[in-house]
Amino acid sequence: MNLYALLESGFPKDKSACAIETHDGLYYSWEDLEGATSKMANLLLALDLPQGSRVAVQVEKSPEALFLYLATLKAGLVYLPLNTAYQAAEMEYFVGNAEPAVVVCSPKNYSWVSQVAKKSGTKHVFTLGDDRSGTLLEKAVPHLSKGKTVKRSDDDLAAILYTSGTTGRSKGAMLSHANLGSNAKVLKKFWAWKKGDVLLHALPIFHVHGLFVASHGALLNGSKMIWLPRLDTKELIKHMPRSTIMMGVPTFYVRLLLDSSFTKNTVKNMRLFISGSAPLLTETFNSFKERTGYTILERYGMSETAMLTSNPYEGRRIGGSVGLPLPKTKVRVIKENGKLCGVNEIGNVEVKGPNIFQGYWRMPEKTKEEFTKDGWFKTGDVGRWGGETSGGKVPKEYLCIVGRSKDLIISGGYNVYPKEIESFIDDMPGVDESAVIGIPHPDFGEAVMAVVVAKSGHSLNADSMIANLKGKIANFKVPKLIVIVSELPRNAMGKVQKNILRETYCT
Ligand code: MLC
Ligand code: AMP
Repeated sequence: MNLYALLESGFPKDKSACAIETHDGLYYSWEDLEGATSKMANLLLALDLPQGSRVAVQVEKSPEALFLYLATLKAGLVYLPLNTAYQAAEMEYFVGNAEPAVVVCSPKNYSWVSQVAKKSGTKHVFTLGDDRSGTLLEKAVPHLSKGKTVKRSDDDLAAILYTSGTTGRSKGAMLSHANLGSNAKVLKKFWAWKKGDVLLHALPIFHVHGLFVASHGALLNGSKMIWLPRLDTKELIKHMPRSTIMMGVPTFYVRLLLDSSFTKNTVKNMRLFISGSAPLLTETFNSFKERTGYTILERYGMSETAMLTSNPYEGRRIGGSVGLPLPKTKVRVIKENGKLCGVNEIGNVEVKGPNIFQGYWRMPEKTKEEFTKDGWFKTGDVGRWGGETSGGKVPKEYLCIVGRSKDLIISGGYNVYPKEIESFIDDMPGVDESAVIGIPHPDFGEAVMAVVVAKSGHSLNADSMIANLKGKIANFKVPKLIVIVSELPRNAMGKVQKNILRETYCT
């Protein structure tokens, strides 16, 4: 079934009801949402693209950007969202690798993105601004505001999400209509979406969390969304009294707690706060409960799998645990020797289920490596069943994520792959070598830090290196701190000992 048809089955009968209310006071009815989606879908269909064609999108968040996603599904094409922070070199890689038939970018980026698109053979480049400007909407105007949803089977691709995966360069995780649809249905029930729910939506819509988990939930439930372009604590506090659900990365909760105007009164209408994408500190979990009386529900997932586990809606939510495997999803924790871990034993987390992706785009070998022979996906996360957190004893059916076997930093919910940053730093003049690690950060959970060695006879300046990197890579990947050292610690095999760097800089 086409995922759009599934989502549409949840839209309310009263099409004049509000589907999206924006921060600047605009109201979009369900009729507006359906009409704009159909117009854009009809525009895409008129391009007469072969099945499986990719629509790559790097635009600022707006209701129209969401309609473009829905239109791509409705037209049976494959949606490929890209972080707005990506710079030219990163875009060149994604567009070159995915070879999209259509690229949609912000009007302000048209000159360089259209060059990138042309280079990889993309024929159709449109623009879409966050103020209803751009050629996409202009070209969609003459098209009908009605139309059939293109039939798609369960295994057909709905979206490709680029992720650093467990190792190596960014890979496109291919998600089918059924992968996303099954997860949306499970979450609707598990989190007890209700009539009258209003979602406070302040996440970006180019990743699983904001695009799928949050938006799908509201759409499938026919619920209104209060649509904020980005996290702004004051705006959250302003709109929360009229909302019932909010989803955020841990930074959302850290920042809310820093604001003294965030009180019990702010949350009086809320029924559910959900956190995910990165570990929520038990300290934040406890302080939030103390301040508001609400227990944050933490869940765990990935681009390759959508949501895997969740603390319960009814029942005990435990700080420091990501909860129970979701219905239909199987989770196991495995020792290095392949045997199942017992309670409180640490091992690798592997998963199975209808939500698990179809593989990495054009990387069959890599895909094969990331699955076991009996079909379990290796998440690259390290966990245990039960045990103890600072919140107390954890029942044996609850999963705790205790670390990662993959060399990954998660900063404010965004993934950063150290090797990618090291290669940019190593290419800078005067740099001999570098090592990138994650260090604790009070706002982002983890932050990127680089330890750099200069070539002999050269001197390096950390500030100018940071300024230089800002023009080359997405800002969230730029190290918040660069330290220049005379040499990196190495083991007997000559491998850089990042554990020693972490011990040195993480205190
Ligand atoms: C912004 N900056 C970041 C950053 N976001 N640096 C590190 N990590 C981040 N996440 C940069 C800015 O460019 C700026 O740099 C400086 O840090 C301060 O920025 P800010 O104004 O404080 O940031 P803000 O715009 O408020 O954004 C912070 C944030 C945002 C946490 C709200 O990053 C965000 O929305 N994160 C959510 C990511 C997300 O949706 N992840 C889900 C992935 S899906 P300068 O140099 O200009 O000062 C997934 C699966 C799952 O993981 O389970 O959900
Ligand atoms: P991404 O590749 O961007 O989809 O990020 C997925 C990764 O985010 C997972 O493999 C985990 O490492 C991490 N993650 C997501 N949710 C949680 C959580 N609640 N606690 C700890 N880590 C999480």
